[in-house]
Amino acid sequence: MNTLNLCLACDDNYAPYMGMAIFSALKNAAPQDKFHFYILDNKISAAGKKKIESLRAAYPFELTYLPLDEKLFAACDVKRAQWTLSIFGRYLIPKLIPEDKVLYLDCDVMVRGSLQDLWETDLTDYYIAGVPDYNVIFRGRLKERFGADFKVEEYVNSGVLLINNQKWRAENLFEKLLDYSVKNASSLQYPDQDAINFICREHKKMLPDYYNVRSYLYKPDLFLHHPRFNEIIQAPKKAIIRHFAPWKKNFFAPHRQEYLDLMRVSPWADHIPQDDNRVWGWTKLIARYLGRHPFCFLLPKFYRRWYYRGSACLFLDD
Ligand SMILES: [Mn+2]
Repeated sequence: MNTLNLCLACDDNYAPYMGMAIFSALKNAAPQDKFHFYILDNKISAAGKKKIESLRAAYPFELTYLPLDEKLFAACDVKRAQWTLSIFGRYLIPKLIPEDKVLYLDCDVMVRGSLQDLWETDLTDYYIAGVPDYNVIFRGRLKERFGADFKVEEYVNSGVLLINNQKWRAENLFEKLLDYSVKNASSLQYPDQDAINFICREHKKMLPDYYNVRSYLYKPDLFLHHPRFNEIIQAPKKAIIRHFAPWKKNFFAPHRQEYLDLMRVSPWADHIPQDDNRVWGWTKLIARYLGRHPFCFLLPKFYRRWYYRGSACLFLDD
């Protein structure tokens, strides 16, 4: 059985969530799965690393830290405060990690099954494999931004990426991505993700939606006219990788409770968010939603969501 090479990246603030992503992958793996985690390390503290290493007591895995030098990316502008320059770290993966293939995962994911089938995806002739990002596909003005030839349906989310390291190295993708990001720093909406999608545009393989289940997949109303409607609405049920921000306080999101239950038995139990469970806390949350969508009760999509997904998804707002 060959080893799954997983890569994650974070700074010290996100280290607990990265730890949770790793823990979920280990806990929900098939018995024969073997892992080597490569961590792009943006100044993770010794204490943070120690907690990650403590997982070894229950699961055998290999672990390599690769220090990330943000100065490399100083010329890539980052527009929004929630992004740091380390998002560009994924460009470097094939240079830093001496493997033929790597699976990159964001820290805000929970792995819910074996990644072996995903790992075995054949990448010959492809730079990457990923899952379509419907948010951007529907609203990203992709033809305007990337040209009429751009295959809009193949715009992938960069939170789960299977990377063909060999091909990236052979064709100097790092230099091409960096160059593109610097030249278009002011116009890119999603800095690294736009660059990856554009530079890899002729060599992207699409993965099934259940490998990157983001919250919009719980909104069936978005996909009513999509040719793959049936397949897309099944994806949340089969979610192998759920991609969300479950540690936010008072946050409606399917699978959040599952994440918190996992957190409770992890070395990061002290990071469980203290929800404001008073009726007032939840009332405020619903009031905020109604403020943003005042007529939601009048719209058929509200009831459609209920029909397909149940009440847990009614106020899903991310
Ligand atoms: Mn993410």
